[in-house]
Amino acid sequence: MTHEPHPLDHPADPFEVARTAASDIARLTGVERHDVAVTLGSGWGRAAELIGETVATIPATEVTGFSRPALEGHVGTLRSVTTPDGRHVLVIGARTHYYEGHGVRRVVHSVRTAAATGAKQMILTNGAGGIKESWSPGQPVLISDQINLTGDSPLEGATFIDMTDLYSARLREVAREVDASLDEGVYCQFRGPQYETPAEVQMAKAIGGHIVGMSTALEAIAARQAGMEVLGFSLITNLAAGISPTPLSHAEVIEAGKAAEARISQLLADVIGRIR
Ligand code: 8IG
Repeated sequence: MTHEPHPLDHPADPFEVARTAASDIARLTGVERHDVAVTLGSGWGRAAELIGETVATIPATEVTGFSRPALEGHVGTLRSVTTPDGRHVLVIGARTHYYEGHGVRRVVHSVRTAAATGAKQMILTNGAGGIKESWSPGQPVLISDQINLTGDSPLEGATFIDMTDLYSARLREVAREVDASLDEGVYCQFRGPQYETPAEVQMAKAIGGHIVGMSTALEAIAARQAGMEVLGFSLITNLAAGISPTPLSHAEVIEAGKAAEARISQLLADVIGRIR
């Protein structure tokens, strides 16, 4: 096992690494710039085909910064998809989670790379636990705001970034034009990888949270720093621990995800189709 330094290890400039990754994507896809980027979280994987015509699919391992030089397993793919009206969408099927322990630079590299490809809007999707009792497994919801409980940040040094309207009200409006029934909630990012205890879920509820997850908050901060408009969707795959009277059934979670797949894929494609 070799331990070559990762391109994102200190003291590298993470934005420089993202620019290199963006030029890798331009070279490998033949698409010079992208307009919109979307990260597909658990349950959202089949949306890509509905967005438009896939121009190129590349393994994330071919793009600078997405994995160690010494291969560390499957990291997913990046796709360039062209919408019917000719916009270029970067579909990111490779997510590094904070709980993997490689540091927050690696977590937000895909978002910084998306910005470096030219994307003006960043759509972040995930599978998550729901706290609102009116929600059921298989329901997609909009993220209205977030609480970052990781204790970490992608911002380095005295980088003060405004987080008002982090999840763009304008883009949430576009999503509601597609599906007026979409509810929304505050996303709480826990470090994970363990799920919350019922007491932790009650804490999240008490401080104003409605969704519990392990991915999106750090990415959203980096997207805002990069100047992108952010839209977030959670697929509620389970009620958070202690919210449902019955314990979590993995089979039910999987079933809810499968049942929701067609609907949420179409939802995402329609929203991307309307974004300007
Ligand atoms: I799927 O209940 C999924 N991801 N933190 N809590 C957290 N992450 C999740 C959950 C959950 N369900």
